[in-house]
Amino acid sequence: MLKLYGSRFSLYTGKARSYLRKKGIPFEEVTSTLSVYKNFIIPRTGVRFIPVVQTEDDQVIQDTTVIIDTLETQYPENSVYPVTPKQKLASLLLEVYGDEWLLIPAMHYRWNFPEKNETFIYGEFGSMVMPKAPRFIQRFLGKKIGNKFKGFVPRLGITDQNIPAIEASYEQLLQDLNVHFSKHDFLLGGRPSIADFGFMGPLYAHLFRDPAPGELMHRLAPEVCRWVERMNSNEVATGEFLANDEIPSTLIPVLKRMASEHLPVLLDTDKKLSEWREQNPDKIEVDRVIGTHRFSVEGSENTRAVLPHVLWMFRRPIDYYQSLRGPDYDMAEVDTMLDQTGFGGALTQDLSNKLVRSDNKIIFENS
Ligand SMILES: N[C@@H](CCC(=O)N[C@@H](CS)C(=O)NCC(=O)O)C(=O)O
Repeated sequence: MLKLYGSRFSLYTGKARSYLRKKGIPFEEVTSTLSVYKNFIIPRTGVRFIPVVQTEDDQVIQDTTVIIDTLETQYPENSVYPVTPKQKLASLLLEVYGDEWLLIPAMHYRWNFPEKNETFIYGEFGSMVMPKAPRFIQRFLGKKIGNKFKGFVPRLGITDQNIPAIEASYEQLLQDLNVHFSKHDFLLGGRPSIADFGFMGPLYAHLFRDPAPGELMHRLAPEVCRWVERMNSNEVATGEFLANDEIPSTLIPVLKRMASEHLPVLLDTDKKLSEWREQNPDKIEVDRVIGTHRFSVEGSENTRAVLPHVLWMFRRPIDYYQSLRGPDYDMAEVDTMLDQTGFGGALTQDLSNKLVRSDNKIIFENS
């Protein structure tokens, strides 16, 4: 049987687990203890990321997007990719937003509420890495490993100065999603798309499951809680996306939020990576962090690390948009959606830096 290596409180494991359940793919979950990292994850992937999937024919895959795309070829029924242009483009964009930008509220609400969360989350880290060790050892290790992740918080641009803005943005997003899910089971109708799985990472393991944000979600957005439960249930998703390539009006504010907050960062990351490449002409592999840049949420500016790996994902909606352009295709509806949501012509320009994954590393294409 297929194996999913990860943990119950890991953001991206939540995305992969939900995908496997909604597709009805049988799997066994293996907790990523220290010994599993040492004996399986590190030797087989060369990196220290979870989740990892081991298929029945012993392919070992890291990265949820690659996991999903690989399994989609083996399990094409009830595809998570819509086939119509607006829905497919929106779903590819929203996967990036869920995976990479909603990490901001996910990390803020996990690590900046110590009174409510800390004992729980350190306990989770400790019992994951050494499930059989005595409690005091688990607590010690849990704190040590947890603090490594807590250290990422300021790098993501979350500081006292912009926390009110981050909270205002997230609360509005929750309210927008609450309205949406009171009308639709999933982001694009009756079946989860790749966008739902992108959202499930942050909105489940951190924002639903951790005590402080969990209370907030239950209070502000009960329909979002129900969507999380639907996404996690063992019931296979067999519904349909909305007919006629419809983008529901309740999704427009969500796309607009992506365009106003995340899109400028994505575009600037490409610029920063070009500068970095000039300064590092011999490097094939892209560093995880390449300096800092400014960004803005709800009018509040701050500085964050430039994380170039995101361009590997952002390339997917751009490539898809560009594949649609051509004499045979009427782009008017797609372009109207992009204009209406604030993306404008941003996808018409190719990225300067094309990144690909190779052996779980992010490298420049054709290098
Ligand atoms: N893009 C990757 C992200 C995986 C990831 O960042 N996983 C986290 C746990 S939820 C991790 O292992 N982090 C280790 C680290 O950042 O060093 C995916 O979709 O699988």
